[in-house]
Amino acid sequence: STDLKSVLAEKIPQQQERLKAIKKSYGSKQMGGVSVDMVIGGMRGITGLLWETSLLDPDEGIRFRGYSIPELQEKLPSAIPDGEPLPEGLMWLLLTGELPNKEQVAALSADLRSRAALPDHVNATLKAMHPNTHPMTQFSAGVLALQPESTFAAAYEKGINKMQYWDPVYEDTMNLIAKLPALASTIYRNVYKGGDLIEADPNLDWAANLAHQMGFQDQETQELMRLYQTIHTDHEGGNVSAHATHLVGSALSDPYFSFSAGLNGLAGPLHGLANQEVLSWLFRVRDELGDTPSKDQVKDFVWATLKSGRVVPGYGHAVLRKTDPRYACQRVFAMKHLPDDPMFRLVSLFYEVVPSILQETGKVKNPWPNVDAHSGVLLQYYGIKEQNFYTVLFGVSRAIGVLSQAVWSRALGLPIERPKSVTMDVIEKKFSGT
Ligand code: NMX
Ligand code: MLT
Repeated sequence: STDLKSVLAEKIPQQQERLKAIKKSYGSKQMGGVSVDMVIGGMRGITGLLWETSLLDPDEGIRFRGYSIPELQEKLPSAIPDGEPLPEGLMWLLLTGELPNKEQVAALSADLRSRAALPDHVNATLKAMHPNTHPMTQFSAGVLALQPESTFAAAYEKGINKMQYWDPVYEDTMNLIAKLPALASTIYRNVYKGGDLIEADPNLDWAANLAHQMGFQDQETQELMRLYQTIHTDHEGGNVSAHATHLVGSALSDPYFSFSAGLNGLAGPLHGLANQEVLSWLFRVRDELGDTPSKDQVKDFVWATLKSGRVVPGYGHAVLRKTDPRYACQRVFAMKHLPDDPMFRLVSLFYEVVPSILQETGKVKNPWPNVDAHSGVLLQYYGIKEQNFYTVLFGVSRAIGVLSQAVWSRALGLPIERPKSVTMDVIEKKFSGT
């Protein structure tokens, strides 16, 4: 079938049974201990969430329903021969666990297009905000402005049976993801292009329409957007944006509320805003040292950043312990399309220099680059110059992962999230024996 909802609906009963069986057979087994360091240290290393759509291996990086990024580049349908995957294909995979064929992806693209129009009041809300409002603030507010459309909130008010929750959450997910290219591009055009909006093109796929509505019509930029929107979708459940979306959704706040919460987390410089930070940092390097600094100059610049008590943006990770495969695939894209770009050369120079410096500090657990170290220079090359907008593009993609999981969280009947907290007093009493 090319109907995503009915393919998904068929899968739900078997997964519900599977979870019941897991609870019955293994419910009382231990998944690992919790140390005081873990309690104090941002819960690092605690396994505490069920997340079906993707899984992160510290060395190998992300797998989406078991598939690595290179595998998906080979197996997911593309818009042009041998082109980048269509994010709709990944969305199908995340929701159903199955690789889609071309017809299924085309049907999903068409479904999203049919839901894509933005109600007028959303742009009015955006325009009412102070002109200096950061694009991420506008994005989160724009998502909330769409909240009155929630079919889940309306169904809950009418008394929907909990077994049916996933259905209106699926509808909200589809409607919200469908509208994100229009919402993001409206923000882009308002902030940087005088509010001159561009209509969606009914012949384009979801990611290409995002580029198109922002004002970028050439095929290579649209290919970059397809890749970008595919690789940022999901990074298992514990990252701040996924976890925040999951947490808020667990209170049965609808997908608009929960995704907006996820965006507010993504807007932090240690998370998604790092892609903006990387660009600003590279510009500082270029301004101070020119286009072709020496290795020693770059080393000094990195040390100066560290000594001033700041982080090197785009490097490090809470879980990964090797170069992020999302960085690696963007590097491959750059080597193919922009090998001589000076900013790409600068990024490559940092790749040579930064890891050994971070290792030398003796405290950074992962000295390797993450996804955010590379994305900005690709966008720059294709003319998307405004780095304050980059995290919005990350957020558009992240919706696909976290909302696909939200459908499954409701289908599986996952409960309200509510871990236990303790005071320092409790820890001292417990271990000092007094
Ligand atoms: N530059 C400088 N110091 C760092 C870096 C870095 N890139 N990464 C980690 N450290 C420090 C960290 O601040 C901590 O210092 P202290 O003990 O003084 O508090 C120490 O090294 C140990 O931290 P880790 O356990 O290695 O890292 P953690 O899991 O706490 O944090 C990040 C992970 C991603 C927050 C951290 O590596 C970081 O701040 N990186 C730079 C920002 C960034 O690129 N974020 C984007 C992540 C990807 N994304 O899109 O979300
Ligand atoms: C992400 O994509 O969410 C980031 O790499 C952060 C993380 O996984 O912790």
